[in-house]
Amino acid sequence: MGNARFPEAAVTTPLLWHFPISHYNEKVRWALDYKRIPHRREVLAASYLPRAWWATGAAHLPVLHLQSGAVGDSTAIIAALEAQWPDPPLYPQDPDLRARALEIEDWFDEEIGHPARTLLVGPLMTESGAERTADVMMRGMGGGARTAFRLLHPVFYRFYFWRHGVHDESRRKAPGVVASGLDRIAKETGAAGYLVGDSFTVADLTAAALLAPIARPQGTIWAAIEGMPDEVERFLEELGDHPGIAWVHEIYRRHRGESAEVRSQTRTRPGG
Ligand SMILES: N[C@@H](CCC(=O)N[C@@H](CS)C(=O)NCC(=O)O)C(=O)O
Repeated sequence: MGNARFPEAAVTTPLLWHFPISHYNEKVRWALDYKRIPHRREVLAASYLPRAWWATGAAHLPVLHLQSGAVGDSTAIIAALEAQWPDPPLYPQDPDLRARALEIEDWFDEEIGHPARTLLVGPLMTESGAERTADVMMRGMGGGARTAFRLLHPVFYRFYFWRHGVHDESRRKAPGVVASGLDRIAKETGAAGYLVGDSFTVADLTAAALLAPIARPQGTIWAAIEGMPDEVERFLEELGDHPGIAWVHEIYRRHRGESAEVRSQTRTRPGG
């Protein structure tokens, strides 16, 4: 893995390929930051398709490059981090609690992450036009990526909808499914404020990261995104008082510390 700017770091420093706006990518950024693992980040635009596929056999981000090789899928990446950097832990020691934490991680990954994306990106891509869609989807990326996205929008959004199963039925169901994720949080949070046991685990990290585009916690990339299509803003407003939304904000406040990204000069903001 070469990087001309960090020749000596290239061998030992984990490298994350990511999309800034993506909540599955946020899940991994957060795990790296929480464990205080110095790492480099590279934002990928259209080249993610061949590069991620070549590195992992699946054309999705996030991808994390470790000395042992490239790992794709946020759950597998966190498992690899937990094995190599066990402290602070994201998996509970107790086997029953660990099994529960992993079940919750999987449930939010499979059941909630996709509808949360559908709920936001479906209306954005069909109603807001190419310029605005590029502005939101390409946040944190270069001007070139934004321009290319804008020009390709009429074709790209169909590809995106196909890739991510965004269609009439999934769009109709998405609000109810996302609300069920918030209901699960409200129901299963214990007295200490966590989903499993009395400390922060991968279950909390996953649920909060995948719902962050809905809850828009302060300091994150999603907090600055206002003026989504009316149906989205109406739904987010209706959810405003849901205890699950307050929980996401609180988990971010307690546990989303500073970035551990290694940069040449500047530091990234929390959640950034
Ligand atoms: N289960 C995967 C989901 C990753 C995922 O859906 N990544 C999206 C970004 S949110 C992606 O790479 N989309 C591009 C594509 O599929 O073409 C994980 O947990 O990492």
